[in-house]
Amino acid sequence: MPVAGGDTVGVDAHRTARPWLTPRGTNLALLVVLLLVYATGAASEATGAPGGWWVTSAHGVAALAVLALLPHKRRVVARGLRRARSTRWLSLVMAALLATTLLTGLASATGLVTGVGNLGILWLHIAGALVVLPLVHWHALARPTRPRRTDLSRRTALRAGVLGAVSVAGLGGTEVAVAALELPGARRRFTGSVETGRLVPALLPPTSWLDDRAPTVDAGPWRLAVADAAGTSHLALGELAAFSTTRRVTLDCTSGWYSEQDWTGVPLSALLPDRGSARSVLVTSRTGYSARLPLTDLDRLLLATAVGGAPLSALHGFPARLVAPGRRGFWWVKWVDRVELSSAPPWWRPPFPLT
Ligand SMILES: Nc1nc2c(c(=O)[nH]1)N[C@H]1C(S)=C(S)[C@@H](COP(=O)(O)O)O[C@H]1N2
Ligand SMILES: [Mo]
Repeated sequence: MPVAGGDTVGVDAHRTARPWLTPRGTNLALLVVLLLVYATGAASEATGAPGGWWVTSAHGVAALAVLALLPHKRRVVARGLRRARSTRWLSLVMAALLATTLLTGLASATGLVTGVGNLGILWLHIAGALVVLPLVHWHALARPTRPRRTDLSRRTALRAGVLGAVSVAGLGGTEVAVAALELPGARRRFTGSVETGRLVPALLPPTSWLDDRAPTVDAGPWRLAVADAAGTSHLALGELAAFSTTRRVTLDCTSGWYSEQDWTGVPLSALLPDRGSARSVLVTSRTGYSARLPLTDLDRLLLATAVGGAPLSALHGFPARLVAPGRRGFWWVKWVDRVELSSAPPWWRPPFPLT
């Protein structure tokens, strides 16, 4: 009895001395949480319909989980730095970039910083995340932490649960604080975007996905190629006006702004009445930029020729641009010169435009 009792005390003392997360546990948890941060971050950029609000929230929760793990990681880092590896500086660059990405994300969520120079805060956040990604990849391979079968234990599930709960509470707390302090972040849309130039087309920021430049289009010879199951036709700008209708729709750019405008143009469903067995609609710009949308979107899509009652300007897509309600800005193809029904499935496209 006394011997057994002594043993128990010994084991207990050993247990309490053990940190809540071992260095290995910290590294694995960070890896998983970073994967979640990247996945939800990319998904937040893709989502545009109100039903997708939870994606952006999940991104916030994952980001706070990273934050919660940092004190644990600090101990691991301190140990690693003592080892004076030649690639130490690379890890430090990575840490600095990750910190910048975390801070710009936080700045965007609170609305406390809207940008640096003429670079929007969300743009900086995304740029940081993309630049640091290869470094994170390198770091994970160069300092591998291999998962073990025993990692899949009830104990791990419990810890993951605690980390998740703490992060959800952290996000809730942050949002309550942002609202209570009336920080600018409280006025953001569910995508994280900030409003600009409501119903004032002149304040709409001309934006490209990557490097597209406004082509000069002569309206006279311009024709829109329209291809459906019945064949291809070519319409002049004047012919489009015949079907004209006006809708108030929000353009929400992934670089962090949104703007509601009155768009006037032709419903795509009027241009493409003969659907046949089509599965998607492909909208192509004179520049080569394009978007493939599911056929279920067709009834909502508008090929706009005017905004706020005036013809589109060259920078905003003259003579015609797509208006895609519930979809992020990169779907809103400018300088459209071709719309066609296609038998290809709607998912037959890169997740984001490549040009
Ligand atoms: N042809 C073409 N259309 C495009 C783009 C582009 O790079 N090329 N950028 C898209 C993006 S990312 C956005 S946010 C909107 C911006 O529209 P705006 O310039 O009228 O504000 O156009 C979209 N349409
Ligand atoms: Mo955009």
